[in-house]
Amino acid sequence: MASEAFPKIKKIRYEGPDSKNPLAFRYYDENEIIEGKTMKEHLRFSVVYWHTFRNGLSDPFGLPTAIRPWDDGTDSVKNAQKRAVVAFEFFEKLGAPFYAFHDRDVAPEGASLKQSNKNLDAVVKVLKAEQERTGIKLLWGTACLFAHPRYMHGAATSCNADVFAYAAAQVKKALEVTKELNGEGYVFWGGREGYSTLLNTNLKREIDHLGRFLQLAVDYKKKIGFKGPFYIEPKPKEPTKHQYDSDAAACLNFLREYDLMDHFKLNLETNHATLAGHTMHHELEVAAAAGALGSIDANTGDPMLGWDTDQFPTDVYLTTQCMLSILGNGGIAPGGVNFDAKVRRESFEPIDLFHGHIVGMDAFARGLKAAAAIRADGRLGNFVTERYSSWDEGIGSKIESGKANFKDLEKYILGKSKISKNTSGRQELLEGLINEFI
Ligand code: XUL
Ligand code: CO
Repeated sequence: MASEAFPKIKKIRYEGPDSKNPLAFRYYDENEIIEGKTMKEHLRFSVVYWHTFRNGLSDPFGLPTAIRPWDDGTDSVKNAQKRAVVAFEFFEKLGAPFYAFHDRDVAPEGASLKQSNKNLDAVVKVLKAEQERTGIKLLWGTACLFAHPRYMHGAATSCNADVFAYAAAQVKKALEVTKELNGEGYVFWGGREGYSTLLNTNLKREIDHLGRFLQLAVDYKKKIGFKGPFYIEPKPKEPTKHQYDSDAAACLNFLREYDLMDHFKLNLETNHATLAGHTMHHELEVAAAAGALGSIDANTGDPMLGWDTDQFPTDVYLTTQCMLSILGNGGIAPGGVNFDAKVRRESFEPIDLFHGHIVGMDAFARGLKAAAAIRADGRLGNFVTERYSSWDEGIGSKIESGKANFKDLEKYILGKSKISKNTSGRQELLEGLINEFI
């Protein structure tokens, strides 16, 4: 057991909105009941290993800045094991019930796949012991199929069949490890599953290979008896120019085409939504409408920058929209609110890791409270119900139930001297209504 990495930090507690203590929650009270469940059950917060424990905060123009005194900077298994203990100290002090990782975040890649697997097993042993000690759970596992140079042309969509096979072997092991740690789910993010130029790309063949890869993963999941959902995480670009899983709608189409709808839900990330030219609210509603809202990677971009900055979500309008969709969906379990977010390069001290997560958790707690209050108030919900009331009876109900064809509709309209009046959409009024709760 390593000595404490955050010796000056005690367990972060709820102190209420008037607290001036930066190491306390103002809104996130894990035991507060909202719509019949505790905040902890609603939000299912998760910390990501990659940004929080493996990101040195370099950028394309500058070297790493992060000070992480517990990390000796080497790629040794011993350092990785020590880091795992530190990570659990962090999760515990923060009060996050879940975490998430890529295989290569937690353990170093070896000279061979065999060695990499051995390294992973050595760290998984520590993760398992720490999970048992703390009760903290794995929200989802995943494999890093984008960092190593072998994946330069993609993993499942590589032009090199050996690379496909290597990626399959890596996912096989990551699935076994996720099962071993009782992971609640497993994520596929197609980091390099796309292209840089169509001039060298057989798009149809690549997408077929991605479909095949995920079908093989489903087969293996069944074989080993892993029960959690698979998630696919849309992102339109970065690192490639175009990624095949570009947004929620593209993913749903892909899943349907390859007969994978029963096995996958979507893991939606705010900054990926905005890169795709959508709001997170839009992506959530698209997924929920298809019964495929699985989990969220909570973060935000910066409108002035426009790339994948992965900032902590602090905007209460954003979190309120997220929570309206999530509550409307009947919750997010077994998914969660996973902070795929990193502190800024200038926020380089260990304590900044706490500030980032505390502010994000409080922002989501406020969003949850606002969304629940909007739902209890009822005016927004009633407005939408009323707006579609022409579909509840008469011709609307006949169309919805398949009892009217084009000829019937022509007859209906010809028989009317004028059509029913349109009513105002009242966007401004509704935006004002939302403001009442924020
Ligand atoms: C990259 C990203 C990934 C996935 C997991 O933008 O979001 O970290 O969440 O591979
Ligand atoms: Co993500």
